[in-house]
Amino acid sequence: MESVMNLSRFDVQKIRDQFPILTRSVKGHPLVYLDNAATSQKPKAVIDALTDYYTGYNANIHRGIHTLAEEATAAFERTRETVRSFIGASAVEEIIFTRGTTESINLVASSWGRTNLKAGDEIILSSLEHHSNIVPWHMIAEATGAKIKVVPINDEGEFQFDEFEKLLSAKTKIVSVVHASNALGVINPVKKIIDAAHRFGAVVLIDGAQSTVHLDIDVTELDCDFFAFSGHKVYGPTGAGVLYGRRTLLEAMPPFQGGGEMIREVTYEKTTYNDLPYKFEAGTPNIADTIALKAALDFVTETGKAAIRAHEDTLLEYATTELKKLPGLKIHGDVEKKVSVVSFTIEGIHPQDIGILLDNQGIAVRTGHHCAEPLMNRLCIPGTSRASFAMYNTLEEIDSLVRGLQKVIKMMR
Ligand code: 7TS
Repeated sequence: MESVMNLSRFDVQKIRDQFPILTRSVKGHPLVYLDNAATSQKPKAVIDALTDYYTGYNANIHRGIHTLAEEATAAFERTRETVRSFIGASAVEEIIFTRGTTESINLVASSWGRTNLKAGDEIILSSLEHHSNIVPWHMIAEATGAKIKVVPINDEGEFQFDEFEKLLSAKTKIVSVVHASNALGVINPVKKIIDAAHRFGAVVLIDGAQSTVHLDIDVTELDCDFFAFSGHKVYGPTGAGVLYGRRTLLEAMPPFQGGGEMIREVTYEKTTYNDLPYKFEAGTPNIADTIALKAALDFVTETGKAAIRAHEDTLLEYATTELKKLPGLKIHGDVEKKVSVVSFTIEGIHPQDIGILLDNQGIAVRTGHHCAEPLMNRLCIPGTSRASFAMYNTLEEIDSLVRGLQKVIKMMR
């Protein structure tokens, strides 16, 4: 792969050349892929890493002494080190591989929650949460008698810090909040949230599903206790996700699942558990996708997060300005601190119709409640249409979106 590291400026065509899927057409039109918050496309380096593993050294890891098993184990563990460095963790023992953000949050709710929550304890969430940072807490609240408290937002989707401070008390045991909202793009003030929660002795989980691809993440500087993200939203494969956990907490937590790999010794009378991080990785993991996740993170690092962010900010600003010119269009979450997501409604047109009519023009956006039903209820809307931008999107693609929406408005009015 030609390195994009030395580009003097952000060369979006050079980036696009690394993503084979972007040359396909949809319904007779060039693909305009604006559904990156759901999953991003994959660069050649990631696809090659998958092929290389299956054609060159497919083997189960950790248990084998033969060459293929050693090569696969080494590659798998190299990803752990890359993830550690990518999110600023201090030790590889604090990096647990999961299927994705959903499984990472379920792991914490189940393992940490079951041992640390009791009746009367409180779990604080924000009004911006994805269902995967709500439902696991409902499940653990039901099992333990703990209660869920929700931090309100204003009409633009901004976290109300004053209200959060009022909810904090000695009863608060965990604060679990999203870093950047998938439905609106709004960024939560996570550093302030973490510091305030820690003053009350609560632990903090950050749902980084949408932030990891856009923002610099440093879990040590943030001082969060848990951080979850999905590889497939950071140009990596599906089924490969991460849970970062503070070592002292992880050491005190019971395993999430039982099986091979997570044990030290098993008799029919009892099991003793393996060390971190393996205690939380029962069974054969997703070896190929985890190995390929390294290629995705390296690709982002070589391209440069700051350069990607600057490009995405340009796209966001241009899209916001141009979309606002359309009659009856309202952007939800039109705030300063946000990632490159534009969520909108158009008066008198159902979001689903917008999605279908744009798809007929080769433009992929997401429509609906974005797995954030409580947020949609708070905003008094059934759903939105959401265009979300990645490093390979262009200003011309935003022009296509605007032209596409002009056609939709003409057809539906
Ligand atoms: N948290 C947030 C903030 C998310 O955006 C998502 C997925 C998840 C958790 C769950 O991640 P998973 O990889 O485990 O599924 N968000 C979206 C979305 O916005 N459209 O499709 C999936």
